[in-house]
Amino acid sequence: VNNYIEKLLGEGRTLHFSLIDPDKVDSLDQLGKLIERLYKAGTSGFLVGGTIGVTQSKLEAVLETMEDYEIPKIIFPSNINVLSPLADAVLFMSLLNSDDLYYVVGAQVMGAPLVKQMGLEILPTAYLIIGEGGTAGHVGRVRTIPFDNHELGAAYAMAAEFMGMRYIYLEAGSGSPRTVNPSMVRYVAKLTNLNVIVGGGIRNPEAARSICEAGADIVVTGTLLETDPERAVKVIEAVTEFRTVRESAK
Ligand code: 1GP
Repeated sequence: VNNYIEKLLGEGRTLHFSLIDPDKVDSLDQLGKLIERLYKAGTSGFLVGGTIGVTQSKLEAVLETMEDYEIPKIIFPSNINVLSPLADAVLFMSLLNSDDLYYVVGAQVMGAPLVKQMGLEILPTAYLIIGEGGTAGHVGRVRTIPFDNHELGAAYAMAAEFMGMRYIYLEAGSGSPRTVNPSMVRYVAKLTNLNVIVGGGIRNPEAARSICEAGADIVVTGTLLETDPERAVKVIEAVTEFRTVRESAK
């Protein structure tokens, strides 16, 4: 999965990941149709996860619905119960700005042997919640990083890079009324060689494009897939049509 991501980034592309929260799926039939649509629109991968209410059976039902599509299925875990060998990879994340050690390293210690047994590929990821972060911010006991404090965001990002992580997920929170500031994305992309994932509150192609222009490597949309699939397709097109020249191989 990492090679696939690096290859596309090396071609100057920006990736779009479609986030499916298994707890928000009412009908697998409808999910199948949505997945088909997102795939045809050119989404680059599926992220599967949600903060609360995700059971193993809901998770696996979603992964099974995706199994015939050749793009990566990546788990976006909120806890150690959100893991399955049916996925290709896992964002192995540490919520760096949490005040609770469990979300910084405890869940990772509990989860590592499970991930190893399942044979999942690891994408070592710093998870950074910007602003309040909605449910994820609440559950994760987040120490807030203000939307406009780019220096603070970048300091976390540099620390993540120095600790050997490869990805940073700048998260405004699912359903957030605003996105992460493109200027914070620009700052983090410029000061580190991490692959920058940005999500939370992205509702239209213009917002997605600003985030691409700021240097994001991967743009995530979740809520929009449920509320307005038509517009989600436009967001996917805006992201996947975007081309950039990256300064260095990441
Ligand atoms: C949440 O960043 C993702 O973890 C997606 O957010 O649901 O607001 O698109 P949205």
